[in-house]
Amino acid sequence: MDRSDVTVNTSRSVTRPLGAIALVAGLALGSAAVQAGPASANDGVCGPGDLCLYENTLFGGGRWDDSGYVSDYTSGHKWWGTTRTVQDAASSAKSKYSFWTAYVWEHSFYRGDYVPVPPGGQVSVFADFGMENKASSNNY
Ligand SMILES: [Ca+2]
Ligand SMILES: [Ca+2]
Repeated sequence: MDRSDVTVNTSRSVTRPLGAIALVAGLALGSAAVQAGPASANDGVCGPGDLCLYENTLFGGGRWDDSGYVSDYTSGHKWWGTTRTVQDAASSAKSKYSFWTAYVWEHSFYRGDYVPVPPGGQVSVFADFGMENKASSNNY
């Protein structure tokens, strides 16, 4: 624990160049967290730190939330409280994450076209990015 505290303090005290290294470290941690407990991530509440997807434009229909990196929506991700898959069905999004832009990708493992969702922001019509009912993964 002391070692990780030192790492965080070091990266924060230096500006841009090491910021990229901190981002990579965060990506690795996020992936581990998703693998550890995906079942608890989607709780129907768009809470602090979450990326929240919606089945319809303007944040309507089914909703789904997750605070980590999700590499493939085909791996059991459903709209909260439903049996409908999130895969290729999202039409809008909000991000409650404070630090970096969230990216919602056309294909699994962060490939293809994408929708950028600004920190604390939202995208009400995925079709504006050519991404209506196409989303398959998300990261930061
Ligand atoms: Ca949709
Ligand atoms: Ca897709």
